Amino acid sequence: MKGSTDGLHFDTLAIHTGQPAEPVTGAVMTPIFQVSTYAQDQVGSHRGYEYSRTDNPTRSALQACLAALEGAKHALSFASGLAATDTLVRTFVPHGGHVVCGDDVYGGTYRLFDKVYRPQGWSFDFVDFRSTPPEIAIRPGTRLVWIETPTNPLLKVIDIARVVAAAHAVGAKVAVDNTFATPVFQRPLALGADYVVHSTTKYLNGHSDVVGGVVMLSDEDDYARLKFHQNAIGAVPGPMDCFLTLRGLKTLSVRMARHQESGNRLVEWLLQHPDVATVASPLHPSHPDHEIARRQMSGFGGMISFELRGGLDRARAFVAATRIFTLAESLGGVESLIETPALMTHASIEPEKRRAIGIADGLIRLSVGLEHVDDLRADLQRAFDLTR
Ligand code: P1T
Repeated sequence: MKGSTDGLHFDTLAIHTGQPAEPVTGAVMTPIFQVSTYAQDQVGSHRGYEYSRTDNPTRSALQACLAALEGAKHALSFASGLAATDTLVRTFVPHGGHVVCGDDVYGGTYRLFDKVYRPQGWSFDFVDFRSTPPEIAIRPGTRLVWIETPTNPLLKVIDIARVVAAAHAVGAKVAVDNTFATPVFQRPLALGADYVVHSTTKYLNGHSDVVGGVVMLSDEDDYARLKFHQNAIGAVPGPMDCFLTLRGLKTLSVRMARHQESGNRLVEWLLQHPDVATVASPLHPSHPDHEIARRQMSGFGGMISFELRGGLDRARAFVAATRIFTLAESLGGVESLIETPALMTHASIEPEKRRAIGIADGLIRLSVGLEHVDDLRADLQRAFDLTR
């Protein structure tokens, strides 16, 4: 499109922001600038690009589009969600600093915090905000509060505005991992959060063909510091991955609506299934965080966690018995995935700790894709039958 994208709706921004027609050829889609370096006219005089770790046109287009969708002034892309997390924490938490983190986060995030940073001197409290209010957990000296909401895999919902108030009262910053909700359903920056993080590997790209991450933020000083570290540390995505993510973003809201519609239908069905002990879905009135979810989210998406009757052995057999749901880690793609957190995505958490958090051995996590919901339901029923 021509001209400014100011004031346009989300769906329009997703297709056009940062992507004017390419000036030389008129190409409608931003090209893959598969290049590492750029000719300089004189020493130090270039056309905005000098080296692709620092900046690349395909990455610039992606960053502009991501920032617009999250309502941020800036976005910085990384080679993975964990690379985004790592650069953010190293930039904003000085060595030895105290971090409060939700107790239910992606297993890889927990591993980075507990097994990499903690031995190097940073200090962490992993907190269940349902039982320990943020005003108690966050203390003078806390530098960063890290929350995922909804959480992975238990789908707990944390009150972002309340965490922000408690954190800002002691001068701490708040980072929200918005991977599960996406900006289609939740806007942490509008609720006062300082940073939003995504594994773009998931819904934002949406086609299970890229690993990537992003940090979005609006404070200019913080942006300058993070951009300096993005270049200095260098965990940046390649142009092809940026292109694919940019393409995936164009259909984000259409995909999220369908993920959610099918997800809700499967939740209703699982809730009354005799082989299911519990179902976690915050948009259902029976969920303990339903009220917070209604307040801060406009929808939910297609993640479901449920506890199968029969424990770990049945869970192991169940996830191998589906045909359409593929047994795999990750989530947010067009194809449905199934996994058992205790043995897969959250296996890096010690078993006692895992059970204390509430990740039961029989917990099954579904990423509901875009296949026909009747086929998905029949596939799950088949797995119930085969493992009875
Ligand atoms: O895999 P990577 O792009 O590095 O993103 C890490 C990450 C960060 N935040 C959340 C909420 C995540 O779910 C993940 C990755 N999660 C999986 C691979 C998974 O199957 O849950």
